[in-house]
Amino acid sequence: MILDSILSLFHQQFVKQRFAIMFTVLVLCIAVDTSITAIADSRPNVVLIISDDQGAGDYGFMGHPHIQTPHIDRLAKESLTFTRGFVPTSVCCPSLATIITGLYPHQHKITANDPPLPKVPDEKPKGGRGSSPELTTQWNAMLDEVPTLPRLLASRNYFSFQTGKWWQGDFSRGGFTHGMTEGSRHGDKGLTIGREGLQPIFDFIAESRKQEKPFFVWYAPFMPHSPHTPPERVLAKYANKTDSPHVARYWAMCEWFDETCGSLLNHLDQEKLSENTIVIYVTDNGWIQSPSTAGFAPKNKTTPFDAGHRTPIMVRWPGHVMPETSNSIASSIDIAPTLLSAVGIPIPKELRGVSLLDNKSLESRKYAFGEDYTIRSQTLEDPAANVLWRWVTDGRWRLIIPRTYEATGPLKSIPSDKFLRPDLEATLISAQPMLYDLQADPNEDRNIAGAYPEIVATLRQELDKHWAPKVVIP
Ligand SMILES: [Ca+2]
Repeated sequence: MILDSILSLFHQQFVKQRFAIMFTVLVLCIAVDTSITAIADSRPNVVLIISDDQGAGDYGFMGHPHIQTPHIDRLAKESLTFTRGFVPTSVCCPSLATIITGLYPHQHKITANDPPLPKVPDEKPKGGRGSSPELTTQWNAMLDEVPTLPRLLASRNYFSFQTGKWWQGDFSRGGFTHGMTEGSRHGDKGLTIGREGLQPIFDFIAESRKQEKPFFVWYAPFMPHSPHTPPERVLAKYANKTDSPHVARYWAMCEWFDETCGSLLNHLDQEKLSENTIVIYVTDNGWIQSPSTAGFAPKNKTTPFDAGHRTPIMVRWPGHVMPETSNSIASSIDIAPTLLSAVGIPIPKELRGVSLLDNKSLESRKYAFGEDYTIRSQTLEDPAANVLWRWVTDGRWRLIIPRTYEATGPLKSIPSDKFLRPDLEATLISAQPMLYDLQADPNEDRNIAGAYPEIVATLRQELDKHWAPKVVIP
C-alpha cells in the first residue's frame, strides 16, 4: 500500500512536471511564433516598377525638353537615383529574367526573346513563340533552375503579384503567389495592366493586408512599348512639338505610363503604405523612336550600343534611404541583392550584383558589363552559342567585342537570325573591337579602337575576367 502511495505520488509529480514542461514549451512556442509574426509583419513591402522600351533621357528629371513625367520625377526626387544605370542586355525577355534572378543572361541562360526552332521542322501545331511545344516548355522551365525574387521572398512570408510583361509561362513559374499572366508569349492578360488601370494591383494589396502578409508587386506594364496608342488628351499635348507623328505618339506614351506610376504611388500614399514600402524603378531596355516609322531607330534596342542598355535606376525607402542623385554605376543585376539585403534574406552566392544601398561596394565597382544575343535562341543549353557581342563600360569608355573577334571554331560563325539587321551583321563580319568615348561621342559614331590600343586591352581583360564565352555545344 505504502509503495503504491509512493508510486502514485511520484506519478502525480511526474505528470505535473510533464504538464509544466509542456506548458512552458507551449508558451515559448507562442512567444516565438508571435515574435516571428511580428518580424514578418514589419518587413517592408516591395513595389518594382519596370518601364518597357524607354530611352534613359526620356523623362522630365533626366532633362527631356518635352516629355512630361511629373510622377516619376517626384519618385526620382524622393529616391536614391542612379542616372548612370544599365541593363546587361537590350531585349525584353532576357532583361526581365535578369531583373527577377539577379543573374547575367549567360548565368540564367534565357538569352533570347523566344526558344529555338526545332532542328527537324515540327509537324505539330506550334506551342507558342513559333517553336515547338516541347522546346517552349523547356524554355519556360529554365527559370526553375535559378533563384528568383518571388521564390526567395515567399520563403519569408511574402505574397507576390505578377502584372504586365512576363515571358516564362504562367506567373507561378517565377514563384509568384498571385498573378495575371496565363502563359502566352509575353504576358497575355497581364498586358492589360496600366493600359486598363491598376485595380488588380489594388485588389492584391488589399488581400495581402487582410491576410497580414508583406507584399511584392511586379509592375511591368506594356508601356511605353508599342503599340503606341496614347489617349487623345495626352497625344494632343505633343502633336505640335514635333514634325513626326511617330515621335509624338512615343512621347505621349511616356507620359501615359507616368500617369499609371502616379496612380500606383498615390495608392500607396492613400493606404498609408509608402513609409514601409521599398519602391524600385528600372527600364528593361532603351528606345530611340524612329521619326519616319512606328519602330525604333538604329543603335538602341536589340543592339550592343549604349542607348539600348541605359536606364535610370531608383530606390525609394523613406527613413532608410537618403534621397539623392548618385553618379555611381548601377545595373539591373543589383536589384535582387538590394532587395534581399533590405528585407534580411541571405543573397545566393551566384548573384554578382551589389546592394545599391552599400556605398563601399558601389564605389569600388568600376565597370558595367553586358552581353547581347540573337533574338531567337539558337540552343537552350549554351549561352555562348547565342552570344553576338559582349561589352564593358566605365561610364566614359565603352568597348564592344563581337563574338567573331579573335575567335576560332564555332564563335567565328555568325548565327542565322532573321532579326539581325545588315548594319549589325557587318560588325560581326568585320570582327573588330569597337571603342567609343561616350563623353565626346555619346551616339557612338566614331570607333576609335585603333587609336587607343591600351584602353582596348585593359577593358578587354576586364571583360574576359567577367565572362569569356566558349561554345561547348555547337
Ligand atoms: Ca522592352
